[in-house]
Amino acid sequence: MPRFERLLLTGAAGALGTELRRDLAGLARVMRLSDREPVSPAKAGEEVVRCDLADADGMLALTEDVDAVVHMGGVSRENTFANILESNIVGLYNLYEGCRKNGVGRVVFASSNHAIGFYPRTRTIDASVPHRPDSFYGVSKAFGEDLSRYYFDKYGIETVCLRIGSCFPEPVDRRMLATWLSYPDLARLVSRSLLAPQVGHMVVYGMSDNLEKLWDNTMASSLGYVPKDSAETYRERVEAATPVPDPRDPAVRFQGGGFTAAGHFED
Ligand code: NAI
Ligand code: 15L
Repeated sequence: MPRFERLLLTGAAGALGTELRRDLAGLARVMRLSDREPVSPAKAGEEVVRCDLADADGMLALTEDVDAVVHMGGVSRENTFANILESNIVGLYNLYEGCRKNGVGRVVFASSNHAIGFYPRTRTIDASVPHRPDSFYGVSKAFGEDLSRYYFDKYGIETVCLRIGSCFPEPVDRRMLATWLSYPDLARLVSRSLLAPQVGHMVVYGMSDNLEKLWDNTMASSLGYVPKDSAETYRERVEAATPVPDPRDPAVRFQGGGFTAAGHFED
């Protein structure tokens, strides 16, 4: 029995959107799929609406008749400030304005570990620590966490911000042994974020049940999220395939990995 009449999934042409399109299908009578890139044709129970997050009128129409939003759309790694501004800052504002004007009650927002990437690997942090972004991309995710808090405090729109670690089919480097989120655990986390009776405004980490943990994810358990996968399954393979890291390398010292060591994107 679908729990929602209509769910909006942004970033539906992207890697995580493609997974969630399949995994969330049973939750809504209609899944509205959106991206600025082409999305493969709608199947039964789906509708496809092509829209750029930067298009305010388009976003107002996109959020009409929607019960909840899973927001995966946006620039997903470091880029020019102009591109990040357009998709992740103006785009997020347009999404929340659409939600406010159309009475949408809940958003699940794909934030990122790069909002806190400059915390050292030696420190386990929870989701209440101040932001320490490691890139313009990370700054835009910190903005998203704050913007969504504002829309909750002022207008009551609930948001679960998922500070996703590394969500890929499997961990491919040593950092990901700590930051990995499996695709099935992503689907579990997003489902619980949609279905939990009350979430208010929350920030939780998107991580599997890895042995090495950079993050204390106690807050996520109040959603009823129980991860079932672990990066440990892949440790031997990852360690055999990758060199022993230099502990002085910033990419190793800080939680955000390579993002912390990269220079200014436009130089
Ligand atoms: P992706 O790059 O594969 O997908 C993002 C999608 O957003 C793309 O299809 C792109 O066309 C769309 N998009 C970008 N700008 C847009 C705009 N202005 N208007 C409409 N659509 C636009 O990224 P992925 O891996 O699927 O990530 C999904 C979300 O999760 C992103 O917000 C990313 O920042 C976040 N995230 C992902 C992590 C991962 O490990 N995959 C880790 C942390 C956060
Ligand atoms: C992210 O935020 C990116 O979207 C993804 O491509 C990875 O770089 C991930 O973080 C990570 O930190 O591994």
